[in-house]
Amino acid sequence: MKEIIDAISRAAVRIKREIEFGDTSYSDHINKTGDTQLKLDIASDLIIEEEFKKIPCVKAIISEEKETAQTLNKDGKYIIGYDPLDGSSLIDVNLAVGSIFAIYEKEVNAKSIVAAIYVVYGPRTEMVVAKDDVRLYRLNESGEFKEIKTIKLNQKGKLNATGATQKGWSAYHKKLIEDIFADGYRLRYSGGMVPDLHQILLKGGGLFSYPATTDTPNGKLRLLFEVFPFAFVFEKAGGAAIDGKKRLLELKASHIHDTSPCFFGSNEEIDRVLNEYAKH
Ligand code: AHM
Ligand code: MG
Repeated sequence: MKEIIDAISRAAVRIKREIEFGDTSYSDHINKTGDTQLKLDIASDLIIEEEFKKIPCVKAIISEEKETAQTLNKDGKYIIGYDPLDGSSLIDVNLAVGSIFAIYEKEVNAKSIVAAIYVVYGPRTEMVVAKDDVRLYRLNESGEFKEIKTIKLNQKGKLNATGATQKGWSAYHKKLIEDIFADGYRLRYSGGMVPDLHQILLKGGGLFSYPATTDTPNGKLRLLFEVFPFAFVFEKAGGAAIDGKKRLLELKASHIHDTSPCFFGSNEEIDRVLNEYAKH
């Protein structure tokens, strides 16, 4: 696992440099999800692929930016699902973006995740590693990630990050979100899953939701590279992660680009979602 964390650290330093000084324009490629890729999406994907190719324990990689899984070393133990540059539509407005990694042992399903790691490229570059617990690291002047602290969610938070187009929300989702605001929660939503969830984790709790909508009945966020790794992080930090009714880490993906509605948060907010969604 150390080899993987070191490879991600090296990739993060290179991607941070690309974000700061690289070409931020669009390419002429469209990825599997139908998004036109930025040159930075492609560059970040290649950097990560290069770094994983250097370590023999990685059997295969599954990237949001690639159509199919790619085998790197058939004797390797781990399969890594990753989103190389999540939130890249925020690059032009200079908001924080991130990279997300799920480390699967032997096979790719929620039950075989052994670690989840994400990197936030903001005013500072930070890496969060979830294994038995969840730890925050920060990039220092020498280009090394130094441990800062363990992240633990409170039972209840104050933030409400509400994803997806509101006109596509169900009536009961709308009511749930309005009730949460009526109880004094504050809206925090940048449109970057990594910084939005990082904020909830570091401020002690709250709720992030990306529900089913009329135009995206299976939600938007992808199971293998976005939903499963963050579900793992939230559970290890003492919170919870559900699709509305079930634990996200019990879902099965039948295709590598499958999506799911998702809710991540501290326990009280997730119970609130479960109670409301159970009625429908
Ligand atoms: P991306 O992987 O194409 O960048 O899309 C994922 C992003 C997430 O970071 C974020 O939570 C979500 O899309 C925002 O979507 P919306 O603008 O529909 O709320
Ligand atoms: Mg993404």
